[in-house]
Amino acid sequence: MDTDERLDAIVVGAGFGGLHMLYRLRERGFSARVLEMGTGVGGTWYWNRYPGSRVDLESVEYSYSFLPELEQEWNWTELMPAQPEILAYLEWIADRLDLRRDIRFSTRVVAATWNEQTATWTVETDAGEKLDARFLITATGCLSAPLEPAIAGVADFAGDVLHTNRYPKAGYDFEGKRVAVIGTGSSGVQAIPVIAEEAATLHVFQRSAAYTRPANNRPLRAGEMEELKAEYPEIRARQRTSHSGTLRFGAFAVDELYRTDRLILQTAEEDRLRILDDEGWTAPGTFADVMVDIDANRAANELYAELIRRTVSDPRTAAALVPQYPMGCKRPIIDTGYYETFNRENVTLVDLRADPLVGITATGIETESGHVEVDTIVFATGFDAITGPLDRIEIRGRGGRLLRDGWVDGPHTYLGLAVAGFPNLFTITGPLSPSVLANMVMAVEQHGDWITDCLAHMREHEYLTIEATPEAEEEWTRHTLEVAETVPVRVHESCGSWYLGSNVPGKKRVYLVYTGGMPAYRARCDEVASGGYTGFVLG
Ligand code: N01
Repeated sequence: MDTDERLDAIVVGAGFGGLHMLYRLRERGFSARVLEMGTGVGGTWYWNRYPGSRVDLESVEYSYSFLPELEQEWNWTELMPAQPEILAYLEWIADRLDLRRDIRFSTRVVAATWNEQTATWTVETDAGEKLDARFLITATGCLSAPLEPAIAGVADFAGDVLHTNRYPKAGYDFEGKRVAVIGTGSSGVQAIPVIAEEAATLHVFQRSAAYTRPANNRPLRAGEMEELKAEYPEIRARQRTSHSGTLRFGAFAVDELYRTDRLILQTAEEDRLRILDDEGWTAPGTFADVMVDIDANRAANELYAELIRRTVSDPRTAAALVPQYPMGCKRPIIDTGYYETFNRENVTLVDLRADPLVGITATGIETESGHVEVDTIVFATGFDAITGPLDRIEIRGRGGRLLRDGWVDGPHTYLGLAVAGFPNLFTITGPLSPSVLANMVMAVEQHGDWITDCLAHMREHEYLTIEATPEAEEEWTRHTLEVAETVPVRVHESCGSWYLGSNVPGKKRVYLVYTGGMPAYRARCDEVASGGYTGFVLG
C-alpha cells in the first residue's frame, strides 16, 4: 500500500508521553499523528488493569503540570489512585484537549525506515499501511514490552491464563477459583492481596522475594483537594528541584526517607532495633551507607527480615519472604497488606529458590517437590524494559541500519533522546535518560517540551535534519554508565534487575537509566539547546 499521508511528526504511543507530545506539537503549529496499538489512550494505565494496580506516587505529583488549568479542574479521590482513576484522568485529558482526532487506535507500528532522498521517516503499521513524516517520536514507554515467561509447558495449561501487563478489559472473576500467581515484582505484590481475598486458594510462586513496605494510601479528606490545588505552584516548583521529580513516595517525604547522616555500620545492634521499633518499615533504607556499602546493605537486609518476622506468623514463610539480593538493587515497592496476605488460610507461598519450578502442565504447576492443581494462572513476570519497546519495532536509520543491532552491547544514545545514524528520531524517556528513576510524568513533559522547542528552532532556521554525533553519543553513554557506578548496590554482582536488563535472557548487562537526577539532566538538556544543539549536526 502506498504512503497516504505526509506529516511533520508521527508519535508512537498514546500514554502520558504521547498525549503531552501531541498537545505541544499542535500548539506550535506542527501536524502530527499518534499511532496507538490499544483501543484507547492510557499506555501503561490502559494495559495494566490487574486487580490492585495503583501508582506509587501521590496523584498531585503524578499528573500533568503543563497546563495549570488542568490541575485546577481535575479532582483526585485518593493519595495514590488506582488504575481506573488514572485511566479516567488520561481519557478526560484526551477529551478536554481534543486530542483523539489525531490519534489512530488499534494501530501497531511494526517498522520505521529513514529515507535519505526525502529526509523523511516512513512508518509501517501492522495493517500494512505506510505513513510519512519528517520526524519520528517514540512515546512507547519503558515498561510496555511484555516478557513471555520461558517456562516449559506453558502452552499446555488448560485453565485460564492472565497476564498482569495485558489484563482483560472485562476483568476476571476469581471467586471460587484455585489460583496461581507467578512473579512477585511490583505487579505481583499489588495483585496478590486483592486476588487472595476473592480466590478459593492462592499459591504464590516466588523466584525472588520483594523488598516492599506499606504504601499508607488513603482517600483524600473532604477539602484536602482544594488545599492541594492552592499548593500546586509550590509543589511543581519543588518537584523541579528534586532529584527524582518526586516529593513524596508512598506517603512519606522523600527528603526524610533518605537521610544522609545515619550509618548502619556505626549503629549498635540494640539501637538499630530501637530505630526499627520507632520508624518501622521505612527504617532499614534510611541509613546513608546502605546504597554504597554492601556490608551496610546486608545489615539493612537483616533489619528488614526482622520486620517480616514480626508480620508473618509462619516462620518458614517469613524466612522465604526475605530477599537475597541487595536492598535498592531492584525497584522499591510499596504495597497494601502484602505480608499480611501470607497469614491467610487460603494462601501458600512456594519458594522457587528452595523448590525450583519444573514446568506447567494441563492442570497446574509442577515444582521439584510436587504438583499444584489450579484453575487460573496469573503471570506477573514483567517486561523487556527500556530498550524492549524500541527493539520490537524494525527501526532502520541511515544505510538501512537496524536500531537494535547497534544496541547488542547495550544502548548508545545521546541524552536518551537521540541516536547517531538515526536523523529526526526522538525517543521520549529513551534508554540512558532519567525515565523510570524520575517521576515519569515530569520526565515525559521535559522531553516533550525539549523536542518541541528543537523542532521550532529547526523551522525557524530552515533546517531539515538533526542528528546526534557519534562523539556526543559516546560521551553521554560513557557518562551515564559512570554515574550509575556511583551507586554500587545498583550494579553489584549480586544484583539482577530489569534496570540492568538481567531479567531478559541474553540481554547485555548494562545500566539502562541515567541516575544523575532530573535537575542535572534538565540543566544538561537546556545547555545543549541554548548552545544551538551542541552534540547534534543540523542540516
Ligand atoms: O515486573 P518485575 P513487574 N519463573 O520484573 C518473576 C513498574 N510497576 O511487572 O526477580 C518465575 O518487577 C521475577 O522473578 P526474578 C515498576 O517500575 C510499577 O512486577 O526475575 N518467576 C519477578 O518476581 C516495576 O518495577 C507499579 O527472579 C519469574 C517477577 O516475575 C516494573 O513495572 C506496579 C519468571 C517480575 O517482576 C515491573 O514490575 C507495577 C519465571 N520464568 C509495575 N520470570 C507501581 O506500583 C519472571 N519471574 C506504580
